[in-house]
Amino acid sequence: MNDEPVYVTRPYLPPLEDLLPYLEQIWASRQLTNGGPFHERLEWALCEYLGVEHISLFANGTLALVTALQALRVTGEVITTPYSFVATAHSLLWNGIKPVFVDIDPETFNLDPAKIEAAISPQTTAILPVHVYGRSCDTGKIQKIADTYGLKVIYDAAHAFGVEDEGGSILRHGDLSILSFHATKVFTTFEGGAIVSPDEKTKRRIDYLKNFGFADEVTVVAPGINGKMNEFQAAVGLVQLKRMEGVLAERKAIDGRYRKLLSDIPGIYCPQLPQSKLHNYSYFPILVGSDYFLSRDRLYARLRENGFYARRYFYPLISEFPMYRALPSARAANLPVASSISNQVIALPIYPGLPDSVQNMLANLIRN
Ligand code: T4K
Repeated sequence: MNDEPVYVTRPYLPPLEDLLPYLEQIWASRQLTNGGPFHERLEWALCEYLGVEHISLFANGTLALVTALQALRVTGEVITTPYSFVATAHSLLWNGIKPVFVDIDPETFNLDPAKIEAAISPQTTAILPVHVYGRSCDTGKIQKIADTYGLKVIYDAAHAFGVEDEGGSILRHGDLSILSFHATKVFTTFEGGAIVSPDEKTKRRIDYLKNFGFADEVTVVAPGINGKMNEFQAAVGLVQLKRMEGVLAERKAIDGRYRKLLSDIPGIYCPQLPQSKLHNYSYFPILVGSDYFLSRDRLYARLRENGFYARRYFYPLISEFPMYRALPSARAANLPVASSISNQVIALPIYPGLPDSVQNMLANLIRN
């Protein structure tokens, strides 16, 4: 039994001294939001850090998703994954778009490109894949399908901060990528998010949309929303960014230790990381097989009884929630891989500062 509760994640908070000078500047200037200097600085800093050219900051990742769909004028039906956080599909409903669920790949847990074409209808206008746990989708195959059928691609990259493939940031793929900077994410501004755009013109449209549609003081070009990130959030982001290297190194070490500790436990499987150039180790999912001596839910309950608040990300599937389950594509028979993974998965605690002793305790609990 662990004395303190151990959560699936804890935010990394940089030393308060790093933040105080920024807060003093905000207090002195009284510019609190609406594209202030910290907002501008964070956009530049993130472009440089992530290796992308155009980024628009948002108050959270969900507003970024909703706005991305608006920006590309996506309508009709959109192909997406059931194996994600519910915000992915909710962003479609908020835009009056019908989600069409397609099954996932058993290795990466991402949308299976081999199953996308069969789900395309005359109403399909876009694909909304998710880089689940920060593992890159098969971006090449998805783009090929999109090009063949004239579809847009919006990546939900909420988990994929800083992930790179051979060509650089995976955020460059598709028509747009969205990020989340929520408290539970690798990089956080408490609440926050962003859209990565391929060009200046698209970024400008997104910037109008997140500010009610204002192009200038007297011109409203679209029915926009209030999606703006404020100066406090941006300042938190700037101080976080300075410490990212250490954060990622700690996450990598925790990932490696789990793999060693759990490798020989019958029935426990640690999905391999694909060969991306750079990972962010944002989650540590394990699969509890039928050859393990407890069911997944018994193990989950046992962890909780002992103070380990692991999570079943992602269970239930999005397609099982009431507002989706009547869709023809939501049938379990259409989503056998996603259903199976969702019934086996547990995300174990991973965050900077997680002590080795706690990892050992957790592994012992799973072993015995
Ligand atoms: N797309 C995808 C693929 C996503 O995963 C998400 C969000 C989005 C889109 C939408 O982005 P945002 O609009 O959120 O920016 C959490 C988060 O709320 C959510 O951001 C995240 N995905 C999702 C995967 O996880 P919950 O309901 O599991 O969070 P909660 O409050 O239970 O927190 C989990 C644990 O984290 C707690 O047990 C303790 C720890 N924690 C949490 C918070 C909020 C802290 O230590 N400090 C904190 O401040 O949804």
